[in-house]
Amino acid sequence: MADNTPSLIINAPAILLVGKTGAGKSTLGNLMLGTSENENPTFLVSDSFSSATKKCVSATYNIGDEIYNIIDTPGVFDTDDLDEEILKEIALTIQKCAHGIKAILLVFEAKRFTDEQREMIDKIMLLLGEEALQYMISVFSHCNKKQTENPEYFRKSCWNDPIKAFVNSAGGRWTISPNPDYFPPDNTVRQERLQDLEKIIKSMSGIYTTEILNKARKIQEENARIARKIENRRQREHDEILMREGEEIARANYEMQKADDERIANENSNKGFQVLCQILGSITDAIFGDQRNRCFWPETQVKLESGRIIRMSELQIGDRVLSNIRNGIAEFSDVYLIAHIGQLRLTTTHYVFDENLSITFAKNLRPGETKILVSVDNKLVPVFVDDVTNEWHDKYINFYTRAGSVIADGVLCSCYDHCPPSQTLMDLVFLPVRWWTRIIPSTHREERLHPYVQFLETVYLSFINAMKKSKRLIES
Ligand SMILES: Nc1nc2c(ncn2[C@@H]2O[C@H](COP(=O)(O)OP(=O)(O)OP(=O)(O)O)[C@@H](O)[C@H]2O)c(=O)[nH]1
Ligand SMILES: [Mg+2]
Repeated sequence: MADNTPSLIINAPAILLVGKTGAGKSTLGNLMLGTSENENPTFLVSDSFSSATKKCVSATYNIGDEIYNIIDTPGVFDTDDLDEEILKEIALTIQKCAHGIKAILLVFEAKRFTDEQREMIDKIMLLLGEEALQYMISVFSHCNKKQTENPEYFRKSCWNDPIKAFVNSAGGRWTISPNPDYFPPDNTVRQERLQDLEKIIKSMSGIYTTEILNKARKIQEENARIARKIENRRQREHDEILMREGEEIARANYEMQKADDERIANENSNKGFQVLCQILGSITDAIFGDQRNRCFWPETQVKLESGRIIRMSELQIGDRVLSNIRNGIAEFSDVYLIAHIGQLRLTTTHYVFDENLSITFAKNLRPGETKILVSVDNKLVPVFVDDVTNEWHDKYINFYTRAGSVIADGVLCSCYDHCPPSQTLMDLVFLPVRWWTRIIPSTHREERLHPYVQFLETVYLSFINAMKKSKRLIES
């Protein structure tokens, strides 16, 4: 074994190997470095059930002229006690990477996506933060010969929905770690798979930094603080009841309260509340505004297929944004039209989807009565509206995806508004411009409303006015 105390090359970004213990992180590291077969592997590989890698170990890795620090980390366990130390060790090592992390290789065994694997991913995501998905590559180890030789076959016939959903959420970047027992160093399949990985790493932009790690840690600490506060309150109530009414009632009360708190905490950690606050801030704010408001607040966040989360103001024609989640599978759709974008208008009325998948005006949402669909762990979950607030903004953007919907700040919204409340009808009404933009992509990105949308609006408003007039005539 070489002396592998982490001696990081100071001005090189890192590539981090993470995953469950025994997943094959060290094996993959050795394969990338070409040291898997020799007498002196860079990273220790062990057949025993106990974890082989106890501390983070690093080595220098080149892709062409680019130099990286490849860092092998200890495996994440099922037992929480051991994990705490390991996660601390990984966090400390990341802090030492002055030039950040170019790619996080999440190694997992190609087998049924078990709760254990889900848990391991949750732990890593909690440590690194959700933004880490933008820098992540899913690497499958323990693939058989056929799967390794034909990755497309592996993807099509072996992935179940949770795996598809996870890989999608991590920007759709994935590859296979070839098993060195089947594929010796000069084997072309082995070289191809390793080249696939290199290509993905090279194609990635941006860097995972310690700021992102610290942000994730703050969120974690805040969650822990809230959990502690809730536990203390529960314990206090338990003690008070114990003094008043005796052991049995106190215990029953404690358990009931705990179950309730856990349910609420779950909903919270699934971002229900934050998302609601943000989304209601951004889409329900034009109740008393200009009747022509029809837009999103440009600061509203959407997720791209690459995993990057951006503000709507950064959207470009052709961007593929998260538009829906069905059966746990994230769906992405092209932005084909930016109807208008600008300043100095009051903000919007907008449609959101309710739990029955019908579109409803944001202004008609009723706290405690209406449920909207919030994206949580690649699922759309119906969540009661907690609060509705009015806000005034001086910026707006209105755009359309081919799917007609978008997940904005985690809530499933329609791209249409100020129109008849039927998603299907509006999809049909927009059909001509959808076809047209396939032939000639739209370049419209201005304050003036797009001519086609302007035309629709004029027709719709004339129709509404005519209806109002005839109603008045009938009444008089
Ligand atoms: N069949 C098969 N075995 C593999 C593969 N990758 C690793 N192994 C074996 O799995 C065992 C553990 O591999 P390691 O590379 O040490 O796993 P690790 O993730 O670094 O494990 P820890 O350091 O303990 O967290 C060893 O016996 C490897 O030979 C693979 O792709 N296929
Ligand atoms: Mg290891």
